[in-house]
Amino acid sequence: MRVESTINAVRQRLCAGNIVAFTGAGISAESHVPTFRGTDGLWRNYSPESLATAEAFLSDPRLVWEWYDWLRGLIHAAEPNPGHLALAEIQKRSPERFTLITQNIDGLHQRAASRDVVKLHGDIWRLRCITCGREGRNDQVHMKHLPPLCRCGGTLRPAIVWFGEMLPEDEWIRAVKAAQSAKIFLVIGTSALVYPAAGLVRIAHESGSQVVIVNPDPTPADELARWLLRGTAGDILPRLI
Ligand code: BV8
Repeated sequence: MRVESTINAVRQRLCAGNIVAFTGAGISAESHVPTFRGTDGLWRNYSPESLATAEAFLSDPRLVWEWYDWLRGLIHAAEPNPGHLALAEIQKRSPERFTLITQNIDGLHQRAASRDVVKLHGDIWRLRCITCGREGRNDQVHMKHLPPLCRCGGTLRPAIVWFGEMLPEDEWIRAVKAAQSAKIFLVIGTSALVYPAAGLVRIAHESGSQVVIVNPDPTPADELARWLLRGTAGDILPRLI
């Protein structure tokens, strides 16, 4: 099917039934927030396991914070792109039957006015104390002291999910329930490599959802797709409205 006719077929199916959008780093690529595994990927110089793990943080909190302080600066300078804005518009038109699930920690969906976002991997703008557990928002760009300290004296970490860490249970439950009741499951800008998040595509597919993949490149989830839209989020998503 040509992209245009596929877009028309998907747009028609957005008119009724529950819609779920499941996003990854690719939707922020056009906001100049690099993806993880692309050619310009964040992790081309670092292996994720060497940075995005609790062990890495505990062994060298300053190094890991230098990385995330740099990333926060880059994200702070970024703006939501037409892909983020299109999802916010779809939600605005059908709030009662739309759920946005994201793996992204950049907060760009929220800045695009998406509401009630299911954040599977946390939020880079929230910090949590590894001693007293207190968590709160912190927008400082850049941090004055690395690593930042809690008023209890403990070290603050980004409130994000690292490799080997559990996803927030309430967010995961919301995501699974949405995937199980979705009529249309839009998979946007994710390499579908990281679990358990990537498992949501199969859950949706096996619950009878029609899976739509929006990605310029192939992914392991392609075999589950009813429709493949080979293109970028910033180009394709506005055309679904
Ligand atoms: C868990 C937060 C278990 C940090 C992230 C060995 C040891 C330990 C764990 C494991 C292991 N083997 C497997 C595992 C499980 C592991 C996992 O899945 N690993 C993978 C790599 C094999 N998962 C975990 O560890 C998870 N926890 O399993 O806990 C457990 C069980 C019981 C008790 C305790 C623990 C936790 C996973 C979360 C890890 N945190 N990030 C940070 O962000 O810094 S993962 C990281 O990758 C991101 O958060 C992101 O969410 C995730 C997926 O990446 P994508 O978003 O898909 O981005 P990517 O760059 O890969 O792809 C971009 C796509 O966009 C591409 O397809 C590209 O073509 C496309 N694209 C590009 N431009 C555009 C575009 N699309 C549209 N438009 C464009 N313009």
